[in-house]
Amino acid sequence: MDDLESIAEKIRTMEIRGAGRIAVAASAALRDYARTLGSLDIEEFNVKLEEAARTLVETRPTAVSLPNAVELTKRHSSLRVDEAIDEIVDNADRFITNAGEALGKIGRIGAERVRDGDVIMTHCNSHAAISIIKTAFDHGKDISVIATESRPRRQGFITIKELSDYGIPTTLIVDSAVRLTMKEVDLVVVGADSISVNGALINKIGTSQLALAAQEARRNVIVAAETYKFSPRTLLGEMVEIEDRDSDEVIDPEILKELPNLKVKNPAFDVTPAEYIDLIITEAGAFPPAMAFTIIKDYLGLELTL
Ligand code: RUB
Repeated sequence: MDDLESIAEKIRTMEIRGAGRIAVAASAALRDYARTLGSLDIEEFNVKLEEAARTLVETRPTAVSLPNAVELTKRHSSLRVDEAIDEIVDNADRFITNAGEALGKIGRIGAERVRDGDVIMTHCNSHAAISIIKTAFDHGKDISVIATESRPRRQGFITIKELSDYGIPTTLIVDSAVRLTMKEVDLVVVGADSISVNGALINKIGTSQLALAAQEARRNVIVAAETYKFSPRTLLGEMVEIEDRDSDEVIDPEILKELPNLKVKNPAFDVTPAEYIDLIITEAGAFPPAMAFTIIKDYLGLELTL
């Protein structure tokens, strides 16, 4: 459990972050943990597996990629531990391979929406969004990017480094400059932590601000999301929980101590309603948000709602 606990801690502290990377790390951690349980009987094995799954899922509440990855990995139908382990190893390897391939497909499908000369605004640090941007650039399109800082954790710095190292002209702005800057933008491309059955996007805090400003300026917003970022449980009426993180990320605790009447709120994600989203680019194609139910049914399976 030590290795699994150490991955769980890295997800909690955001050393491993971003919905896709969290999912892949959790799937691999569960696979490797299952492999250590070979000497147990099947009942003990299942109990340990469930405990480990819970530990991983409870690390961060918002990205549905995490429970989806854990659920798809831990499923097995065997009464023998060795066979159960084989199934889990296959599940994890399939999930991780598909996740890697999905990024490439999203890049290729999404790049078709980028025109030569486009200025793209992005937010936070999304592998899926970056895949679209890099692929458009690889296709020879003369693009540039405006990236938000993404306070408080400043994941925008990871994005600007990656894009600028890749040779893509990139401009960094503070989050509050989004509306002013939107007039220079042709297209907004962001990632997803979760997409609910009504097509709403849950992504890094501030995403809805980009979408609102884009709609006001009549710019298109596209979301880059693997199908495993869709939330089956929203079909049962469940809401996606918005993670509240520690005030330390926003303000020095020493300063906070001296201000007894101050409360700090640090929601890590927000919700962008479907009407602000033009298209969701998945590995299975480009869909309008209204098709979220179909994606959940056809690509994840309704049994994930159980
Ligand atoms: C990251 C974030 C990203 C999505 C998608 O938040 O909001 O936009 O997770 O990322 P945090 P990807 O830094 O709090 O994890 O496309 O890489 O899965």
